[in-house]
Amino acid sequence: MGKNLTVGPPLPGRGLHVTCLAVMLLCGLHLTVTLLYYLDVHVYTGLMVRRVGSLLAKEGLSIAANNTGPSSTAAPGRSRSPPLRLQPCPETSPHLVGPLKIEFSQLVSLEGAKKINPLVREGGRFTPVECTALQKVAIIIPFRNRLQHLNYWLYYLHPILQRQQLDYGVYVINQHGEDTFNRAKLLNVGFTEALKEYDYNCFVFSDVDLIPMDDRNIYKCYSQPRHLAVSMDKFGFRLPYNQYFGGISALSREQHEKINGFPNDYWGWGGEDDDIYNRIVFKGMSISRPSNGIGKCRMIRHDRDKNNAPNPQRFNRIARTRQTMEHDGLNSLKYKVLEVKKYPLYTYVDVDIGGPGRPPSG
Ligand code: UDH
Ligand code: MN
Repeated sequence: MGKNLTVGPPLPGRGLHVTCLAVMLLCGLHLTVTLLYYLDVHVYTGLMVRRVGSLLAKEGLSIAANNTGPSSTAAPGRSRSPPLRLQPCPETSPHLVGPLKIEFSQLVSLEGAKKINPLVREGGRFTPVECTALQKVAIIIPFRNRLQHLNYWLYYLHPILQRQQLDYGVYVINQHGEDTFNRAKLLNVGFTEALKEYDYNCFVFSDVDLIPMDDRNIYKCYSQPRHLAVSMDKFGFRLPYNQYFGGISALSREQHEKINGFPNDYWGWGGEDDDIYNRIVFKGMSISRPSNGIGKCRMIRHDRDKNNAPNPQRFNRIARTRQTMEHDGLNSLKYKVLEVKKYPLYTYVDVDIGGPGRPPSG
């Protein structure tokens, strides 16, 4: 036996056996190395992806923190691809930076505003990629002949609104023609037209010339109608009077419908905001506000526009809100849309709302 073992098979067969063994060993080695390499690469890549992700996230936040002026471009969420199922956004956005430097010494162009807001979609739409926004907000701006103010508004507000993690759209409602201006009716038109495009559940109504000085003043809706422009520079950074509800306000769809929207019959400057305040109180609601510090706003300085003289009827009308609100509002709104145009940073709605004593065309 021993002899047989040591002698083994004849030479050619023995050679084959050794070759086979060597090939099998090599294959095994190759497999092991491949497996080890595969595992290593994946673990390493996973770690790297996570590490780069968190670094970019940190970077994004620090850009935002250092850049709160006109050049503030930081928009969150760009560095991460959306996970399959998005979590709801947190109650407080992690991207907020607090007080902002707002100034109007340098002119801004629409191009400039566009450049710093690459994530805003056509028509002024934005949806966060990192989480599901808690509210769908339509921002409604009453407008006529204030292009430079609109440029500032777009330039400053888009980065802020993105940091607030809102699913939002911007609607500029232009009063066509030369009739006396009617802010509240334009706001009703904005409410109605925005709802034709998307299932918005919150509406922020903002003058075109008002910029918040702190991004913790959130452009969203609360359990009570919200007043956002609580301390404006032009009023010495405080409320001009307790019932003041002008400038910027936010109402949920339900709140807006509960008060039959805004009055359509205030032509010229003043009074419509007090009428809206009355409507809210008469329907048993109250006003919610941010603190004086967080609610600071700047208004771009301007002269009175033509065809927007103070409305001499405003005091009489405010005294009668309880009666008029039932038949003057969303349920009596008549207008004719002449054009809806999608610009990169806003949706423009040109509308004929008629004039004092003149019904809209059509
Ligand atoms: N608006 C226009 N075009 C107009 C009139 C008004 O776009 O022709 C809109 C715009 O969004 C504006 C808002 O309506 O921000 C409110 O009008 P406003 O800014 O004229 O109201 P405010 O109370 O000014 O700020 C009143 C006149 C101030 C004259 C001050 C002179 N020193
Ligand atoms: Mn103004």
